[in-house]
Amino acid sequence: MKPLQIYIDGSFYPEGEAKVSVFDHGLLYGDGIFEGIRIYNGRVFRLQEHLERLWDSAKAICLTIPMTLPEMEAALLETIRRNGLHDGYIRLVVTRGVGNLGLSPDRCPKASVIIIAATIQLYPKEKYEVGMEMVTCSTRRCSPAALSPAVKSLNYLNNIMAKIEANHAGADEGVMLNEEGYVAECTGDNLFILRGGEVLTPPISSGALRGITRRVVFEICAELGIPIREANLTRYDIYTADECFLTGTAAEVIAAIRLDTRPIGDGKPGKMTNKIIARFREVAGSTGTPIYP
Ligand code: PXG
Repeated sequence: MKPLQIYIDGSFYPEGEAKVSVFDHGLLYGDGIFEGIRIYNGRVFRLQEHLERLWDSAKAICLTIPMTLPEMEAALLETIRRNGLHDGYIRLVVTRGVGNLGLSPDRCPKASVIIIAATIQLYPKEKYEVGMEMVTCSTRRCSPAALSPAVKSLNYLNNIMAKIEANHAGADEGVMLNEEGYVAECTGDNLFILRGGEVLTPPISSGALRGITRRVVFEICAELGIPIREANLTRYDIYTADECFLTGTAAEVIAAIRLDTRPIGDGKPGKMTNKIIARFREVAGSTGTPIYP
């Protein structure tokens, strides 16, 4: 296989030579931000929304992205073209840049931009048919008073600690609660339940990321006439839900069928969930920014 061509600060490098400095504060302190973006069928899915979220993350952490949004869009499309991809996954990273061994970003004169366009390892196909097993993690989602979970930062240790718990329990995903005990989200996905014909998902203020796939689900429900709203959820609400599903750029829309060994509904992917998954695939496969116009 041909090596991937990686974009770093305006130049392209074969993957073996695509390297950053050991003095980059992204490495030293997790100081930076990122986006994970999908390519379906020669189009970038929800590109503007991802770029706007990146700019919001940057603003929240006082990081100046060293290019304009249209320049970033052009660099991203060029990276995909250089790698000849029609379906795949883009990791867009902006680090604080090279500084010294002190945490102050004042010593980092310029942020670094990295764009990796690659293919993605999906969950096994079977998971989309049988659904995901979840456990509740004892690691709580970061308090917004400490670091807003709305910032898609390079510091994912909070989520990784929870993911380790899920792995140790033999589960596919971990449910993260906020400090009050309400459901925030999963380690890398937003969570939805269906109850009495209505779709419910935790509000962003509960500690959830402003997920772009989450937003697509709101649009799909509006289109299909399925009532949907934000609500504070507890584990009890998931245990007693009719259906449950997760959303994320990597996971797409996927059913969750068990929490803490209790089956959700009848323990199989729900009817409404399958309807939303089918519509999501149609939307994802037919909309987006053309890469090869
Ligand atoms: N919550 C968290 C904490 C996330 O990291 C989502 C929700 C879903 O958001 P989007 O906008 O993608 O619908 C995410 C995003 C991975 C991986 O490697 C996970 C995400 C993105 C990219 C890669 O598991 N999750």
